[in-house]
Amino acid sequence: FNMSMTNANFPMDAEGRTYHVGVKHGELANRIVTVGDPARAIILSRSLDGVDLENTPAKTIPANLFSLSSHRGFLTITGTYKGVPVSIVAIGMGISMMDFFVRECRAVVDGPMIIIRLGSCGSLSNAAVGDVCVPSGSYLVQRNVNYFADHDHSSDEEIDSSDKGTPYSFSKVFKADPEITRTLVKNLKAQLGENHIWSGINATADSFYSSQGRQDENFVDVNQTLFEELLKHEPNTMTLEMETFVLYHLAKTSTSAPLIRMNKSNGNGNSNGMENGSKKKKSNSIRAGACMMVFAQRITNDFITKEDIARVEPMVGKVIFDSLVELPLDSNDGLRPNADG
Ligand code: R1P
Ligand code: URA
Repeated sequence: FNMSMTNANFPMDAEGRTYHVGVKHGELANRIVTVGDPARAIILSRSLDGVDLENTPAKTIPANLFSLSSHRGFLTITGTYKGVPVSIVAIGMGISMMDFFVRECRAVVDGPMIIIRLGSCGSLSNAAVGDVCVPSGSYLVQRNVNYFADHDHSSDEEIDSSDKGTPYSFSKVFKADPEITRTLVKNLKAQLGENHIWSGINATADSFYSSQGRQDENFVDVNQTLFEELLKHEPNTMTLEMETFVLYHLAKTSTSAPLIRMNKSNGNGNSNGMENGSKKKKSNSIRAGACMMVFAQRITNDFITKEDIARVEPMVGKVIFDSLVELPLDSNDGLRPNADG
């Protein structure tokens, strides 16, 4: 696409496409499923309306759907599910990719949004490989790089931790939208069975390795006791993965839905309707939830088989679409009419 960008603050090209995800107005639905793996996005897209399954080979995006592959590795697929517009966006891995995705998609969609992540994860609880976890909240686990600053690499000596803090730091928990979490748990239990669905808190790590407690003798990681520290920080810690915290955090910090701002504008150039004397509760323009399939059992060291992934992924995908179209775009806070139709 046209790579000439304007506006260094929020770069867009002449067509109004965002810099990294590459989407413009009209290409994304208000209801979005986001995944890491582009192959997962394509598998999910087979559940959308009007797909000719017989004549669509595996790994091929169904011809009746809108799709866009960006120069930075994002894949967007848009169609309808049971008649309701939905999008699937594959973002790759890590907290920056989630930040690009949420901000750039928010910029080109009007009105409230619901975003649900379908990810894979490691399990710190009894959830087994192939089970699905629905975190009602998430915190961020970051490697404290300063801790490692003056380490003498020529010796095996313990790092002197006197004023360097701890090797890993943990944020506060940010919550998922409770209505989305409830809906996902209800629908997942109905489809996959009570015993395979788990509730708890997720930890989003800034590495697959060090800050998820994986042992790697090629690096000084000081993470042997990380699992105990996670459970001490948050006893309900159930999963480890790499994006969900950013989704919950940005949903929580999203400003009031654009339509609210317009409706409540006082005509004095103050377009933030929440600062014009309204005593009503602020509502975020993005509501978020997540569920993740356990790929790695970190206590027993099991890893999921290809066959199990192929069985679970499309099933959970369908449950998410059913949940997405069941959820009202607006949380029922009475702030304004539903922007759906
Ligand atoms: C690591 O293997 C990746 O898997 C998990 C992690 O969050 C990380 O992105 O999620 P996805 O399967 O959605 O990518
Ligand atoms: N994704 C992660 O981030 N960690 C795991 O252990 C498995 C999937």
